Amino acid sequence: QFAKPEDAIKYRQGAFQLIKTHFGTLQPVVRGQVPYDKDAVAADIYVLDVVARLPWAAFAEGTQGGGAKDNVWSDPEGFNKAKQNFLDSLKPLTAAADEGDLDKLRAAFAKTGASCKACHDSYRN
Ligand code: ASC
Repeated sequence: QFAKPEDAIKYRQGAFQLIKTHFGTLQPVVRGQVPYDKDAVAADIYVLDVVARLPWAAFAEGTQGGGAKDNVWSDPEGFNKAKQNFLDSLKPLTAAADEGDLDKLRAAFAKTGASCKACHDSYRN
């Protein structure tokens, strides 16, 4: 899939940038800094749920580096669990967005954010 390790690193960093953008868009909404637009939020989370699937194949053996700690590769079970926690957190986020329930959205957003942070704390420099 990737000719060179640098290609994989660039790919996953680009994917995380997309995730950051589509997750970050929700922040002013859950903080009440912009009006809650149900359709816009649902559309954003739909994209988030897709781009969230992208980075993981770009962590193949031999692609160590970028911002990733070596334990991504030395602790694949833990890394996979952290990934899965993040992906699982998107289901209630999607459900809240589809329901149009801002309180549920706020709670689900916090859980997704916690899953981002937990993985970064353990696996990102
Ligand atoms: C973001 C972002 C992260 C997470 C994390 C949550 O918007 O870029 O890395 O949320 O800060 O604690």
